[in-house]
Amino acid sequence: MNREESPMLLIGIGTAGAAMARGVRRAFGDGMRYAVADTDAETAVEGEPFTLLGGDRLSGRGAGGDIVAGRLAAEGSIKVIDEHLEGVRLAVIVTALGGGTGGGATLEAAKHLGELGIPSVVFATTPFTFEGDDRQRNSRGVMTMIEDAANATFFLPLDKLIGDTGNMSDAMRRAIDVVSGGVTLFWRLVERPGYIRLDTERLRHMLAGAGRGRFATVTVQGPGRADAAVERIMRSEMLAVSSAPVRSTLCGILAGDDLLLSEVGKIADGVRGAFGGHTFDLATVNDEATFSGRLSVVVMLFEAGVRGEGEEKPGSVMSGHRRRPKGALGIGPTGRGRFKNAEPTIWRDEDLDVPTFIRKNLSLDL
Ligand SMILES: Nc1nc2c(ncn2[C@@H]2O[C@H](COP(=O)(O)OP(=O)(O)OP(=O)(O)O)[C@@H](O)[C@H]2O)c(=O)[nH]1
Ligand SMILES: [Mg+2]
Repeated sequence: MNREESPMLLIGIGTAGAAMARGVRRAFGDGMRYAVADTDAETAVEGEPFTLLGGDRLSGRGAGGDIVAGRLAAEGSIKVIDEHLEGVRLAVIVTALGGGTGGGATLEAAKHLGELGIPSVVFATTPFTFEGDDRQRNSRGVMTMIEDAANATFFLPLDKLIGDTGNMSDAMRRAIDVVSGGVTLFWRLVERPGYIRLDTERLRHMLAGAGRGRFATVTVQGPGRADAAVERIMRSEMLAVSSAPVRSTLCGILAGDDLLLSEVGKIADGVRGAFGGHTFDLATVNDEATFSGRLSVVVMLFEAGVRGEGEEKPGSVMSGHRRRPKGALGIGPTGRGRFKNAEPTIWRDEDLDVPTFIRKNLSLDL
């Protein structure tokens, strides 16, 4: 499949987001359709599809860690990205929260894509603890808003992503490698044919109201690799970042010609048994050239109902607006009336404007 034909577009936003998108592109190889957007002109690389955000406002010097500047910059210029959207049916955004552009511009990009009827999935890292309070605050301040604007979001805490081993000096580089590796596997799952296919349309449907998700990948080889994969998935810190109930699960298995039916069964049963959810989807990719002898598993857990409760209709994804989970009283956490455009009150990663019984997933059984 060549670039123009692919219905999926990868967009790297902000300086670290651009580095992640490049990492995915390098790992995936030809046929990957991608674009990069930043307020910093220095991020541009010769021959790469680059969109400079906030040209007049920021003169190509970056948002300087200011979310509002990043957001305003994108608001005025995000339409420039339309030149990359011909035939795009699903956009995957990779970004790093903590600076001004990753947070601010991602929010505007997801909103813009939604207005165009293009669903978006956001993979966003959140800062290392050692980066300090300002960056943590920057990150927390936009998470709920991005979640509201995009169809599905994965927030990946850098602390958990690479653990606390290794040198601090190369922590960022390793983190980018891990995120890029995970997103590349996700990409292959959709774009490379497998026995149980996950194509863009099926994914669009699945992600329509997916909401906040958890994402992990593992790669194993050797005897007992299926058991090892299940065990590592179950121990994954990335899947333990939240304890909210799982509404739907997607499990992807990528392997070479030696993938056994019994291995597929073991992994599917293991993941289904560990995380449950109303719906469980399985996809496999057979790619001998890339995975010979190895086996990779991608697991996505979603906390909002996809097709389980309240039946999301396939066409509704065209609105680009994901359905928020509803409590028993039918009150959604999105503000209404005079609160419609109010900024959420975030405390310890929780949106306090959302009624407690919804935040805590309690059913009032009325
Ligand atoms: N991999 C990698 N990650 C980085 C690097 N610098 C920062 N990060 C991570 O990315 C987050 C956002 O930083 P940047 O990407 O520099 O910020 P930005 O989105 O470009 O925003 P502004 O620079 O303020 O316009 C940080 O809080 C870090 O967690 C880097 O050099 N490499
Ligand atoms: Mg920057």
